[in-house]
Amino acid sequence: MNLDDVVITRAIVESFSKKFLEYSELDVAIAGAGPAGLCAAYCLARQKVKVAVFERKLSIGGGMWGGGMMFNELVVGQEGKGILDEIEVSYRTYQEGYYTADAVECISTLCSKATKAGVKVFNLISVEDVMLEGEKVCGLVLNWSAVEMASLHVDPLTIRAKYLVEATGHPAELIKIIVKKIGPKLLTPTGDIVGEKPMWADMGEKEVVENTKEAFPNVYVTGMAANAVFGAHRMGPIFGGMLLSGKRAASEILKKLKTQE
Ligand code: 48H
Repeated sequence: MNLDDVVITRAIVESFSKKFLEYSELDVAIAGAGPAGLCAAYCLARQKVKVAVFERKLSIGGGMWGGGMMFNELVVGQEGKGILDEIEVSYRTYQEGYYTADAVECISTLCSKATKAGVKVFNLISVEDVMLEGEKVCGLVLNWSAVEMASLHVDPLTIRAKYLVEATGHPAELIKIIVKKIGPKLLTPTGDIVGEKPMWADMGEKEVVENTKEAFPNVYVTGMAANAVFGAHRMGPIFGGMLLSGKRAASEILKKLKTQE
């Protein structure tokens, strides 16, 4: 059979459009496909929650690919080891309490598990604003990252979700947008973004899980964004906390979704 180039084009555009439209009304929309966002998405999807992740870059995985200073091995601590078992990523014991995993295996496995569980990842799409209905933040305003990068004057599109997850890492972009557009009305002690503190792996790893919570009504923070928003330490190239934070974000949202049933 001869291949028709235009049929290939139609197949791509029609199936992408169908997928995007299907996911334009969601239970949970996640901004950022780093380890925290992906892990949150996976934990939600395996409980049959309708979830999509919007990622600015071509590749997903955020800061995980580079391990520490481009040595593509990850370290996880005692608690992080449990989640590697859960997502079936292999690791080696470096010494008691310190385990190493291959960054590529970790991201590709997480991505495969998440997509097979039903997560839709939309890469090359940036979150540029939030949608408001009355006082309620209820969606993400999206544009092609290429439009953003070229500073083109092109209006965005919008998707609706019951819950939003801020998983954009250190810059906490989604929460910054909320503060800029709505004011410093966060559920933090100051109402504003408190700001990330210097490196302290032991504290940062613990704090990132504690700080994974609602930061604005219906908006949950996870990963490095959680420590930036609530004012806690960075932890350097140790990734257990990111995965555990994603898992915690999912369980907090699941509790809320259950109360609405
Ligand atoms: C769409 C966006 C937008 C936007 C950003 O940086 P990440 O890997 O974030 P986490 O929190 O999952 O993991 C943090 C970890 O990688 C890290 O940096 C650590 C542990 N640092 C410790 C230290 O001490 O330095 O992923 C965030 C993702 C990226 O892929 C961005 O491209 C994406 O979010 N993103 N996507 N719209 N507006 N902003």
